[in-house]
Amino acid sequence: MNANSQPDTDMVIVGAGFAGLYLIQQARRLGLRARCFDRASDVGGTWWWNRYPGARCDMESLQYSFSWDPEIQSEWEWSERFATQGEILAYAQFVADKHDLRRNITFETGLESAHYDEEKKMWRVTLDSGNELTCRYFILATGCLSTARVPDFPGRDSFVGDAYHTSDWPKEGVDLSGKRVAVIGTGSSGIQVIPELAKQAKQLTVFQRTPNFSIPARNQPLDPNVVAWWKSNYPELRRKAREETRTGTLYDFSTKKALELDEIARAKEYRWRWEKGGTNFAVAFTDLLTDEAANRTASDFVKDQIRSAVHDPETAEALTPKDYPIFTKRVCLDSQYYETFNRPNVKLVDLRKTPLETIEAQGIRASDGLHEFDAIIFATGFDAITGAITNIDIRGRQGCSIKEKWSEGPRAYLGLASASFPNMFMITGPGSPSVLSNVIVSIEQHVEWISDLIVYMQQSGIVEVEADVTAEDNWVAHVNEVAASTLMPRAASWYMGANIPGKPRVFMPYIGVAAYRRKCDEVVVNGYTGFVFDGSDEMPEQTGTRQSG
Ligand code: NA7
Repeated sequence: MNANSQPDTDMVIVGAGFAGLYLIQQARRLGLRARCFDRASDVGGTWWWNRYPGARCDMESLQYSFSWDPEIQSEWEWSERFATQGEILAYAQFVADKHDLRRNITFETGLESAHYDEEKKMWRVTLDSGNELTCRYFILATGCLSTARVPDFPGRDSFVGDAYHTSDWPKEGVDLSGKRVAVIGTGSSGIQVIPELAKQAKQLTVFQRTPNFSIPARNQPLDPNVVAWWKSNYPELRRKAREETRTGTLYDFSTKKALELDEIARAKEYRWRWEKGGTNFAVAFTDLLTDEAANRTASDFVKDQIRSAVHDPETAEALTPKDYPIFTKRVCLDSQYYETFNRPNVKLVDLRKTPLETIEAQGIRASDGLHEFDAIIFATGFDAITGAITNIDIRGRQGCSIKEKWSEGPRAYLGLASASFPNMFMITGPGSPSVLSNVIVSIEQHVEWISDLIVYMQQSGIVEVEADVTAEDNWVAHVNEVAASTLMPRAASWYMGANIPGKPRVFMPYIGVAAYRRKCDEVVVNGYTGFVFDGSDEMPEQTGTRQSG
């Protein structure tokens, strides 16, 4: 072992979103020196970038927030049921101000590479400024939806008008009033931006490849009594969300299966949830994600709502999903999305019928001819979950590259660590609940779990920790088994990498926040099973064994 030379800093954190902020706070608590880098010019992560009109969280504000500081929890006031991008960004700034977190962050700086020096047992990080630094712990708090993707449409760069990706929206805003505007993509971002742009644009044309199921958000100002109730019950509500739910979020959970009710009672159940708005609809019955017949009752209900909301039957038909079960792609929450297609200035182009051929100087050519535009909005999504990690040239033991290691799909133990990459941790990495959870709940769990591990290592004189490859293989198989016991793999979704040509089709997130947390806790209680500790000649007898498991 040669761990005597000291690194420049103890911890390098990539990303100053919610994960990065909490990591800085925890590093300070542990007395570690931490340096965080972010390409943005301020904190907020995904909420710094996604500034398109209509951008909102689809989790309720009172739950999509940190629980680790009771003062923040009681001081911060959310104004709406579903917070806007602007309000969430202000919240991230409030947290950063309150804990003076910016002094650990270097903004407008990305990472080019991170290489592990096996001899010194430290990471050497190269920044896009050309500067280098070394650290003991390398932590990827890069976010799951942070690498925007614009498909390689033929002629993409020949368009002479303005072009924007929803996640790279100019800070100063964009005035599209009186313009002819195209939106390509009808995922969550498209479904949120379309109703807003329709209010400004002279003509809005939506290019849709796959219709999505969307549920009304029914956003509204928060009732002060509801806020007061949440605030006074936060400890127990947060505990329940973490320990007793599949997604880390509290809803009006049902205890019944869909087919236990007759048609009228079932429709009544769906109706009140639809009227209440939000993702409560998705938990109307316990078997909606596992039983095809049950699932069909929910999708039929939504299909009926689409048909009654959209006046033109051909447009309604095109907007109706047909080839995958509901809830197997991210369920969108909208504000007047379907109704927007009744406006005289809004048109839908169904790319299944009239495929997109090229982008040209004046607009978009589909098989029905050229559609001319002043601006094109790409709401075409992300290289989700893995993109921000594989975009960095990360090399572990013996020059092993993460990109190569993951060429057949991501491999990580508990979504936290990957074999051959010692002292490298991922927050909400592949194989953890990540995008199938209230991500702030998952972030807090990961940050705390990693902090505890570091404390354990320091107390035990351990320098290096690494996932064991067998434990990792078993975990990846388990993640896929769990997914396969549901209907989730039935959709060509970005959960499976299906939106990126050539990306392996592997189900990436783990389904089940509470089960996952129990598993992580068990690993600790049993002496960090599945992790290999090295770099210390002595292991404390009372805490564990120095082996993989
Ligand atoms: P999504 O959900 O990945 O949506 C991207 C949309 O772009 C989706 O409708 C895609 O259609 C469409 N798309 C992608 N590539 C193409 C091509 N080549 N041609 C036509 N249409 C295309 O990203 P979002 O930003 O909306 O949402 C991501 C998450 O962010 C969201 O779930 C929230 O968690 C926040 P497809 O379905 O692939 O046929």
